Amino acid sequence: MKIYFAGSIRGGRQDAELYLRIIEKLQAYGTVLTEHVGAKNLEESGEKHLSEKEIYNRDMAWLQECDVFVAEVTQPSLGVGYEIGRAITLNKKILCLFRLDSGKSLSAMIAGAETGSSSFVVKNYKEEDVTKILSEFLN
Ligand code: 6K6
Repeated sequence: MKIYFAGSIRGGRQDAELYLRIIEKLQAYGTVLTEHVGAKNLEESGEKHLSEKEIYNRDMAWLQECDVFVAEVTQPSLGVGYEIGRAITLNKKILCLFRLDSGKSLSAMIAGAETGSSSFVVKNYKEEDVTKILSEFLN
């Protein structure tokens, strides 16, 4: 299974360590195409040699290629919102994870996009619930 994981980069990196822990759990189900999203030193590391256009083209190719799309949406990010919209258009199976205890409010454009079917799921979660949520969504 090819998994596209989305999480904030320029929107703010305060949840990067959480992204990494979610990515590690996702790797039990298949290949995470975007594991760099959890990299602590992303600003200084590998992505630097790519132009904005190369990053965009590569990520859009991965989005088309993936079987499932999982986004951690607590930290608002233009890029993640854009990817969710594109994933919907591509008819991908989508899981959005939002931490209620963050004190933030999820955009109505994500919360309200939930279809009630298994193809677009928004979960208010605590980290201790991630294993169960992923198992229900991916099995
Ligand atoms: C290095 C330093 C800053 O940015 C980089 C490299 N940039 C990116 N590399 C890979 N994927 C990216 C990059 N910028 C955005 N994305 C994609 O958009 C990822 O798949 C994330 O899910 C999402 C983050 O968007 P922003 O708007 O928070 O950056």
